[in-house]
Amino acid sequence: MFINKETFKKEFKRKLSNMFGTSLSDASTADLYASLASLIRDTINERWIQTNNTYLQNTARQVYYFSLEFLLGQSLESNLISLGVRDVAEEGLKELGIDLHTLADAEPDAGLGNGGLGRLAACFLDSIASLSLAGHGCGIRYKNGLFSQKIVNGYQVELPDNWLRDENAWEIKKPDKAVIVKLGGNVYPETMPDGSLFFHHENALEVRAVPYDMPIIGYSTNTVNTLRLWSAESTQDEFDFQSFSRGDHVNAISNRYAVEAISEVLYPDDSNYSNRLLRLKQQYFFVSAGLQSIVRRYRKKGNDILELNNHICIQINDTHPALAVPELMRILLDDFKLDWDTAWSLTTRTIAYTNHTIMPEALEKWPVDTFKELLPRIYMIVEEINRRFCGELMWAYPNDEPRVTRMSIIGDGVVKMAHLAIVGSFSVNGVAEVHTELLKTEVLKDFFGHYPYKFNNKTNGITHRRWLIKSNPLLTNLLNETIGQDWIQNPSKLNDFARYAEDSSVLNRLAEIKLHNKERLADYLKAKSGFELDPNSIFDVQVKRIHAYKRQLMNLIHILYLYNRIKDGFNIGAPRTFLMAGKAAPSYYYAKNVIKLANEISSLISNDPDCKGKLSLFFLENYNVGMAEMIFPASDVSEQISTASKEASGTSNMKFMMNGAITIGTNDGANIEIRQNVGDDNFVLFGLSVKEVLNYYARSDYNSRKVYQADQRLIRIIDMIQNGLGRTSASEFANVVRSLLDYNDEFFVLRDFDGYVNAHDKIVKYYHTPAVWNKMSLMNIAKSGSFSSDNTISQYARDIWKISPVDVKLLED
Ligand code: 26Q
Repeated sequence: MFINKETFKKEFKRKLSNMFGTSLSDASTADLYASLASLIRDTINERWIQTNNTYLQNTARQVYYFSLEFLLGQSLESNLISLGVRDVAEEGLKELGIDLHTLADAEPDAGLGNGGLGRLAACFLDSIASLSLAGHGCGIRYKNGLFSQKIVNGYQVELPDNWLRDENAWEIKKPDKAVIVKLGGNVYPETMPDGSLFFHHENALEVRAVPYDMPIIGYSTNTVNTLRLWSAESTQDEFDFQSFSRGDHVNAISNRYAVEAISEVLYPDDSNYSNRLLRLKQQYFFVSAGLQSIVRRYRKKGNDILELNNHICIQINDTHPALAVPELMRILLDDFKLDWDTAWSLTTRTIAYTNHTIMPEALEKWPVDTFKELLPRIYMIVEEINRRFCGELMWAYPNDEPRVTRMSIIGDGVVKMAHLAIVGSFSVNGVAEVHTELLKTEVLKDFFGHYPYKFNNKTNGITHRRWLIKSNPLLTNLLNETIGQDWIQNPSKLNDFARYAEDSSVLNRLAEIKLHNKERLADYLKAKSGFELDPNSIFDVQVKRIHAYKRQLMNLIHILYLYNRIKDGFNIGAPRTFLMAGKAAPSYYYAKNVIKLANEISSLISNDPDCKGKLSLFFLENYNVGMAEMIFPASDVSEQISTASKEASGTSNMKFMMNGAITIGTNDGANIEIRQNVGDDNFVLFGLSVKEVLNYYARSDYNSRKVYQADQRLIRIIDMIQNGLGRTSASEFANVVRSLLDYNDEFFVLRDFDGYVNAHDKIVKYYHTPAVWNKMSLMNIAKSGSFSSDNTISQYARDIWKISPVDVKLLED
């Protein structure tokens, strides 16, 4: 590997000429990007091989993180950082007249996830490798990631995200590691001479699952783990030549398309279950492929299948991979001929489940008929799991039949995936303290009563390498200068920064860095969308998927309130720039309506000279990981305003905090722990508590119309919305208005409005005293270390996976 600028430049030029036969002067950005990626791939590959060899010889337990989503974003710069060569490369390139960031931006943003859950999986892989733990990812290599969002006339329009159009510099296809996954067909048992049953699976569609491996590089360690993504291919040759010869040109290729459809596209639904057969196919496809390859490798190592749980642990990211339970049973029963009890004991000691939601509409329930037809053998196994489980329940609660019915895995014509996941795993965890408590006392109360020892909390985290070191280099430098570099390996050391809370020169530097980052964002948005942002205004930001419970609508109502204050001749205290971004699920009408509303308000304000220099709102198109990296360092205020009890954790709240933004937030999800960490003085709290929300639901005594009628501000604002803001048709936002007034405002937007206005007043007050504001900002940074995913992963490793670091030695060492 290059050790200094000079060797870097030499090796880089050699790569370029080897790969493309060009010199610097003729090379395109794409050529330069590919050369740099390939150059570091040489080092990565060496470490990757050594890591795999180490794991092969080592008997320590290996973890597999099964997830339908890995929202990776771009990899080039973060890989350079992990290898410790970013600065050398950046300076070397500069001397060659090349800007590293231009090259890094030639890489597509790998959007293989919807939002929080997918990005969490990516942060976790980064932390697992950086802590030298043996843990890998398993998912799907979607040809199209999450749709790309265009705003046309204020409406969201979805375009495909064909991120693999050009070569993916990080993946390696492993055709020799392909496995077959069977879908559909019929299954019938045959009694063998020894009395055992053999299950014939006939007429199944055989899909070839081909793995593509991506290296996951640990920071400052030799560990390079693997993210294995599966692609669906037809087992038939290029196309069905016989059909073709008969003149049936369509059928000749239709089988191929039907199979390839499985890994064609990521489903864009977030926190909302949609009953789509193809989604179930995706789930079984990657779970079966992943387990087959894990078991095959395990056997190759010469291990005894009866020891499986001592060597392998599978963490399932929500219920999406819950078919791992019956699929592992199938492999153990049918392929290894184990008896039921042995197979069940191994399965339930191998699988652990993380729950990410308490929203009832997000819980996966597959119709029995669909399930049975697509997965006949798996269905038989689920039925048997359920038969035994219900037997156990009847024995435990002989006088409580309703409880048995409630807890059953199969009921009302559907298979309940959360029940399957809980019964089939040894650990069930929530993702923030309050979320785990709600699981135990409300949503999964029956299960907690039955299996109290399975339940535990693992508060989410974010990788400080991407969300601070990569995205905020100036803050990184300031930290290094003040508290040294220990925090990089040990993020809890960020705490030392609190010592500078009264140091005016550090506080001033912090303010300068924020301003610089705001200018950087303003320049970017100016070039990209023509937006004019004033870096001297408060940047108040809400970026996340658009969802009723996240209450983007409340934010917009407040912006209209400020607009009205200006129109009435009042001073709104400080100039404000509101930024909002996020995608709506394509079939989620309400959320799309909120986007249109945001864009109409944005135009209303920008066309009003009275608002100039005082108030603006911009809806940023196509929010993704790359844009997020630019936004967090430039934010003053972090909007975390979900209805209490609804946001399982949230993770953008942590990214804002780590970059020194002040949270205006409800007591929900991880906001609660953020507030506990930074203290009341450094967090602006408002809104109903979880308890109050639950009480309203229990007593059914909330009346949104009453709140509305008692508040002139709301009457005026909702009237404006109802009239299309005088800009668009009067019925445009009828849906939004109905949700508030006719459907009794399910998420308490009107109820929390007054508290929200007051909270914003506080924000303005603090902002006016820079010494106060900068100190609050500093304390947020100082207390963010416990939200590093390194911390979270250490807890998973200690409490659930029971693994410790594995030292990887390089050959020349
Ligand atoms: C399920 C079935 C069919 C189609 C789609 C889905 C589906 C897809 C994605 C259901 C849910 C999701 C994503 C959920 C999600 O991102 N949840 C978020 O997880 C974060 C990480 O734990 C939390 O911080 C957030 O609070 C939670 O909303």
